[in-house]
Amino acid sequence: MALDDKTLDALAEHLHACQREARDTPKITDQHPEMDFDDAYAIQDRILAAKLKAGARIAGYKAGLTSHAKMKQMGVTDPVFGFLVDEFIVPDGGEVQTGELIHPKVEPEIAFVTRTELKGPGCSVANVLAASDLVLPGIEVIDSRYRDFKFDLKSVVADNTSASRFVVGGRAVDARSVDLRTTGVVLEKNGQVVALGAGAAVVSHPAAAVAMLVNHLGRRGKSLPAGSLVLSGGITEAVSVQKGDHVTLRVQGMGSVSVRFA
Ligand code: OOG
Ligand code: MG
Repeated sequence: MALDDKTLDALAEHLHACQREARDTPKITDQHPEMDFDDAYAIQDRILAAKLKAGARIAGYKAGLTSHAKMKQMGVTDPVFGFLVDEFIVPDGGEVQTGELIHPKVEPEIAFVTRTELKGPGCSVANVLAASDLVLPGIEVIDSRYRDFKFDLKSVVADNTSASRFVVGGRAVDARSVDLRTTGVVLEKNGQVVALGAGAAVVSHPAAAVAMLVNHLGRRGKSLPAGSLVLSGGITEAVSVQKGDHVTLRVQGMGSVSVRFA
């Protein structure tokens, strides 16, 4: 750790306020170039603790920057991990209040629901599939608190990996009944196809992104509890949305999920 407790507290408070008030900020490593990854995850943990203290409930976990398309779009090289809380949930077909966000983008993802606890290190694709109940389509709405979505890996980790809203729905299927590598996804905005891809875009297999999350938690002395929802990461580049847009994700064999930006 390079930063002291007081600085970590202040940075967590700052990023949390930016999220709640929908205002952007320069990336925090501009002011704190010495910040390391332990600091970044410690800031993320403090934001979660503040939300839990205010009555929030954990709704799941996410892996991000798990596809080459996303890494290239954001100019970074490694995956990142974050948390989801109940205030981020949007029902299938529901509305996001666009005014509560800064500059939202949508991502097509495969969501996992686990049946048994998963622990790292050493967690593999096979372990994830054995422990998973269901997979289903998910649209993640990301909203970096950083000006113009410009950040480095440490800054985006501290900002809970841009998490802001998500919607899961469509038809959940047994995780072992499909080959998620060849599962096709089509993302539509206002009836037009804006991105498409297949599951293998995410670190060769979406379950591998979940395994990376579990191994990350293991390094920090934590596990992925049974019954967790996990967003495994955007399969394509993220697509900007505005008030009035309607977004639908169609996933092969799993129906569709949609969200409207009001
Ligand atoms: C970071 C979050 C990326 C994903 O699925 O790749 C992410 C960002 O691009 O702002 O959630
Ligand atoms: Mg995502």
